[in-house]
Amino acid sequence: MDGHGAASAAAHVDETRGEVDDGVVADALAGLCAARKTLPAKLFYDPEGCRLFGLITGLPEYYVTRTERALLETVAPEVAADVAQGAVLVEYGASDETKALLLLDATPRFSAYVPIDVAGPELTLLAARMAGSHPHLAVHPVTADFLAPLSLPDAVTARPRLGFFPGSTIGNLDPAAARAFLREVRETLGRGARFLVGADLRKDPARLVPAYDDAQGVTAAFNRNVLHRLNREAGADFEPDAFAHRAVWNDALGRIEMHLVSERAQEVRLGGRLIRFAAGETIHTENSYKHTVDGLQALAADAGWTGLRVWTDPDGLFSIHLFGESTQHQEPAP
Ligand code: AVJ
Repeated sequence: MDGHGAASAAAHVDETRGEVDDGVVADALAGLCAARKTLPAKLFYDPEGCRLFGLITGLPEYYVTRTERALLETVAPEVAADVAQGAVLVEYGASDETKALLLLDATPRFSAYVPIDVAGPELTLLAARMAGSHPHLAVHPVTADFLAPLSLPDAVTARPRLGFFPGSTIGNLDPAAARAFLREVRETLGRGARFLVGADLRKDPARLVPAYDDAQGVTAAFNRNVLHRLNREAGADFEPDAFAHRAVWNDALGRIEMHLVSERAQEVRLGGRLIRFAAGETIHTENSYKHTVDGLQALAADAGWTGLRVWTDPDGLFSIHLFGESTQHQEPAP
């Protein structure tokens, strides 16, 4: 789910541990050997992490998913009304088709759906479900890290294109990375494309923090799962219960940060290295930036997009932005 970052194909077989992904180990080691320890957020989404994220989306404190879903029910028919005959829907980070279906089922004019995600097996299942339920729609799954440059399948490049990036996944990117991503998408989708982006909004930290630190401890388990994952896949010897879950609002940077706080001085082995933790030292595991409507519009404008429309829910919690590509054709000088 929401997988992004390098999908490393490199793997070696370890006699005692089975399949070990060298990319996972390398990414984790680089972050844990830095002066301020970090782990990449993409590490969250192994099968157990995807299961826990699914539970998060149903938590009373986590308003994000249900608010976006309700808003999309209004937005989808309005966006679909302007979709050109034969258009292609290109979804960035398509863990499943449920949000895309709100658009696809709102008009018969879509001819194709291109779900992009790092999770190949999930995409194969998605394509099989779509073949059964939507036999007239061409589905072209692309297994790729959507943050890296990618090219669209040849079959769809000549058709009108609508990009779709729901879920507020854009919040995981710092502003420079978000700008670079938005520019990359504009180049991939090309002239005349449109791009529909869902983004959680800045709000009272008293509402934000519990969404990332719920009473049932599901988000804490989701956070600690990265340590269990490194134990499972990389032969590390973390004691996950010796790390506390912490979610903090960083007002200066406009983001929720998730950390794992070492509850005591301890040492951990990973990939032949010894990593030392002081008591209270943290591993920074995720950023979730919360933009204002104008802030996200400015980022997109910097990336060359034109803001066409913005929708927000009645409580002002979440936003959906429709951007357009409107490169002027440069006439050669006379
Ligand atoms: C999937 C990145 C949108 O930032 O709200 C949920 C991930 N982390 N709870 C978010 C997440 C902790 C989520 N995104």
